[in-house]
Amino acid sequence: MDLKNLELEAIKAIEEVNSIHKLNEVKSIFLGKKSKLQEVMKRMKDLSIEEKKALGIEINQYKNKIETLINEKKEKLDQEEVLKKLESEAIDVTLPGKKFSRGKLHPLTQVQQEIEEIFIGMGYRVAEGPEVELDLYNFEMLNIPKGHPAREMQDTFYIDENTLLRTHTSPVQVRTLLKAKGAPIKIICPGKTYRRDEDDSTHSHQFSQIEGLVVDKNITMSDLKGTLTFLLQKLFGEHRNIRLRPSFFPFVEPGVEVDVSCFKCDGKGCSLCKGSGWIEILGAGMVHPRVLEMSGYDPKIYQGFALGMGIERITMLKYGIDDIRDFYQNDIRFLNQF
Ligand code: 2NM
Repeated sequence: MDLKNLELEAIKAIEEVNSIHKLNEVKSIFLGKKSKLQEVMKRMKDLSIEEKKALGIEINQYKNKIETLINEKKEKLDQEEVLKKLESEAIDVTLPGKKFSRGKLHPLTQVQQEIEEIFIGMGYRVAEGPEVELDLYNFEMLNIPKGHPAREMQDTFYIDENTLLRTHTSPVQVRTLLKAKGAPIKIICPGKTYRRDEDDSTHSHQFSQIEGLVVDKNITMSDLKGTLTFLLQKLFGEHRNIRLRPSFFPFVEPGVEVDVSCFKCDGKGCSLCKGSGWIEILGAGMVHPRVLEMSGYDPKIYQGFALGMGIERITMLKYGIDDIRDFYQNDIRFLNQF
């Protein structure tokens, strides 16, 4: 075959090719070890020296030309590839972003932390303790001996005769008093508590409490009143009034129920306060001398006040929630509102 025709054929083949893979095939057909060029070179041996020289030059020109064309084509195909890739991988930065939602604290945790912050601001420390308690700390040391009628209102779940799920966080206060060995203390105890109740819109067998306890010399009822006023004004608004009504808890004497003036009608009387202008919010009192004595404090020298509140009740009042069970069902439509 004539070298000029081979060259035309090669040029045409290179032009028509449209992939790197095909281009490599073309290269091997026109330049490779088994290419058509080899057939031309075989003829060398039958030529004179002059002719060999001339053919040699022609072959080199052919090779250079075809190699150059192949390299140029390769570059062109590479560029096209990159452009295609850029086009297919292009990111439209004007499209709206993917939304991802941020979690938040459970409403009960929010209110618990809010109450904790108020007390921490007054110099209290936060104390915690076990939910599985000894009868000793949950009842006996709080002046509720076996057979006391108060045990019936605080029936709970028993592990064995001496071990139970705590009915309030007061046992943490007893533990803290015992550890303090007669030194003054100022603590709050938040946490889960249990009662053997039928669940309904206002009762739950598991609920949460925060109790506060101050024991020191010269602690009086007016310290308790001042603390309650500050707490309830922080929680429900600075114009709130408080009202104490006598009540009974075995571990305090005197004991009181604490009302706050209605934050919906400002005390005028409405559906929330049932026309009274007051809302019952927590229990409190002066720590019973026997409770102090049992934990190693001389009630003639030390006095104390204590208070206890249900976090669910406060949260329900603050946010107008009418069913306690909503807190425990993890329905995102409920939780997202807080
Ligand atoms: C309440 C109401 C009144 C209370 C008493 C004690 C302790 F440990 F000092 F005796 N802790 N909490 C208390 C007093 C709790 O909750 C309604």
